[in-house]
Amino acid sequence: MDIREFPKKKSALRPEVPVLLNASDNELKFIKAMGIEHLSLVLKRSELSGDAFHIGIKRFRENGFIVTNAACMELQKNRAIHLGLENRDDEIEAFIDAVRLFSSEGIEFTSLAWQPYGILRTDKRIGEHTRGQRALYCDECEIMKRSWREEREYGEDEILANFSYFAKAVIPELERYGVKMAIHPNDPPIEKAEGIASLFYSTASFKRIMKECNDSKAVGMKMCIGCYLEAGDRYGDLLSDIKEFGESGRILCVHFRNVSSPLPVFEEVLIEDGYANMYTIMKALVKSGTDAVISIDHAADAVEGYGGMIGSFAYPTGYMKGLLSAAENEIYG
Ligand SMILES: [Mn+2]
Repeated sequence: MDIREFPKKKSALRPEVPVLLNASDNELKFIKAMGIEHLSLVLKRSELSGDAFHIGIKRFRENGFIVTNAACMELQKNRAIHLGLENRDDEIEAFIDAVRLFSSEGIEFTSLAWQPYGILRTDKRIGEHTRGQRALYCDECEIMKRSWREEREYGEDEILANFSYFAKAVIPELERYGVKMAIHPNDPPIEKAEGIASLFYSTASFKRIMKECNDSKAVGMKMCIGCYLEAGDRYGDLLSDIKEFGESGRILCVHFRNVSSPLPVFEEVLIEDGYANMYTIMKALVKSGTDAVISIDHAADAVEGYGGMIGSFAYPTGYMKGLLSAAENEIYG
C-alpha cells in the first residue's frame, strides 16, 4: 500500500451546505475552508424581487461558489397551493416567477415540500442519543393525537388533485426555463397528520407523483435519507431506491441524516450515532453514479459562540465528506 496513492476517480456527488442570501464574508470563508464549493440558497420572499438576488449570486460566484439550487420557504411549503385555496393561482404564478429568476442565473433546481405546516416534530430536546445538545425529537403517537389544523380534513384524493393542478401549471415552465424541481417527502413520512393527508411518504407515493408529472425530466427526488430511516420498512427499500433512482438521474439532492430508531419514536442524531450504517448508504450512492448534491439535513443546536448554524453543520459535513472519500477509495481505489 502506497500512502501517496489517491482514489482513481472521484464520484459525481457534490457536497454542499445551505446558506442565506446575506451570508457574511466570514461565513463564506468558513465554508470555503471546509472544502465546499456548492451552495443551497434559502431565500425569503422579499428577496425574489429587486436586485438583491442577482447581487448575492454574483458575490457567491466571485467567492468561487456554485449555487446549485435555490428555494423560497413560503413558496415551497405553501398553504394556498397545497390545500387549493382561493389565491392558489397567484401563488403558483409567484412560484413560476421564481423559476424564471433562478433560470436567469443558471440555477439547476428548486425545491418543493408538500406540507403546508412544515416538518412535524414533538419537541427539540436533549435526548438519550444527542450528546447533551438539543435536537429534534418525534413521537408519532403524540402527532397522531393532534387535532385538525384546518376547519376540515383534507383527504388523499384532494391533496393529489391539488398537486396535479400545480404540476400542470408549473412543469411546462420548468421545462421551458431549464430548471428542475426536487420534491422532498412529508416529514415524518406518515399518511396523514393534523387532518391533512400527505402527498409523498413512501417509494410508492413518489412513483405516483412521477406519474402525475408524466415522468417529466424536470422533476426529481430530494432523497431525504432521514425520512427513509424514520419510516423504516413502511417507506420502501432505501438501497434499491438509491440504485433505481440514482441510475436514472432522478435524485437531485440527498439529505444525509441518521436517526436513533424508526418511528414511532426517534431522535435526530449524529451520522455515526443512528441506527443506520451511513457508510453502507454512502457506498450505494457512489455506486449508483448519481451526480446529486448532498448535504447534512439538520444539525443539533449550535453552541453559543461557536459559529452559529454553519458552525453546527461543520463537523457532520466533514464526517460526511470523510465517508464519501472512503467510499470512493473502496469503490474506485
Ligand atoms: Mn430532509
